[in-house]
Amino acid sequence: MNELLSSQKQRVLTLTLNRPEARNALNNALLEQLAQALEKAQHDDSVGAVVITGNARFFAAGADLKEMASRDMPATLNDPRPQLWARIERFPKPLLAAVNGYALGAGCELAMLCDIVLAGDNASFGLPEITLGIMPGAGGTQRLIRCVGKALAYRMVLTGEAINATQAQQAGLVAEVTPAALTLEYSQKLAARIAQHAPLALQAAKMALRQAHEISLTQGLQQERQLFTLLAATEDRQEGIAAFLEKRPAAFKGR
Ligand code: CO8
Repeated sequence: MNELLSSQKQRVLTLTLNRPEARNALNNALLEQLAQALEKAQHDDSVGAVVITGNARFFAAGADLKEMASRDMPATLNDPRPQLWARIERFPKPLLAAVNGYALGAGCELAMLCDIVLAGDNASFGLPEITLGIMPGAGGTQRLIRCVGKALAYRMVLTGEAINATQAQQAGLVAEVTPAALTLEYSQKLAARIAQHAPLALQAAKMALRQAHEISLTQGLQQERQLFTLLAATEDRQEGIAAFLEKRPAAFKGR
């Protein structure tokens, strides 16, 4: 069975995690497929944005515990997972997560790696690693605290307890909560609205936003200005402003 389903409608590529028998647990093979699909999408001009989703009951139940159980420390040291995550993280185009049901452990980490998370009202987000005698290892501690702040991050990581969709939205982890039956459709529509914008501007904006958590405000403002200036050399910038002034829709070309 194909563990990662792929479908494209107009400029939106949807990647569906499909290991229902393991609650979409993210084993290395599935992460490799995800990394490859995103690398392909990166170089495909017909893809403007990507939505990652699971199914109606679970986004992903974390790392594959059956795979992890057999790994001792040397094997964990040599685990290709960090590289797989880094490849996924490098994806430069807008990346959305449409989350229904459980997003636990690595599933929650995958959602948090995405630029925008939309959640069904049945979604829950948690980092239960502590209950397994381990801790988050794919960005969970770092991304969660930057996203939801100290109080909730410590609470979630040290108790392993999950939060629901409303709590996740109030905390800033989720952009919007939708009825569960509409999460994917709503995410795809949002992705389509994003994907109609100029590709280079989207990538520059994403790059600037991501750097906000890495560098100082002064450096961030400088880099923002550089990216803004670079966009002045694009045809799409001419087109976008001309279209506004001529009261017509812009026809962006990605140049
Ligand atoms: N890995 C492997 N198999 C899983 C996983 C998983 N994470 N989750 C569920 N499954 C399997 C079960 O073993 C079971 O398989 P089988 O039929 O062979 O017994 C099948 O899926 C169904 O499971 P349940 O009967 O438990 O299904 P429910 O629908 O009743 O419950 C839950 C769903 C709530 C999601 C439940 O399965 C659960 O709690 N799963 C574990 C969640 C968890 O602890 N996740 C954290 C994993 S650790 C992690 O992500 C750390 C990442 C750090 C990586 C660092 C790398 C460098």
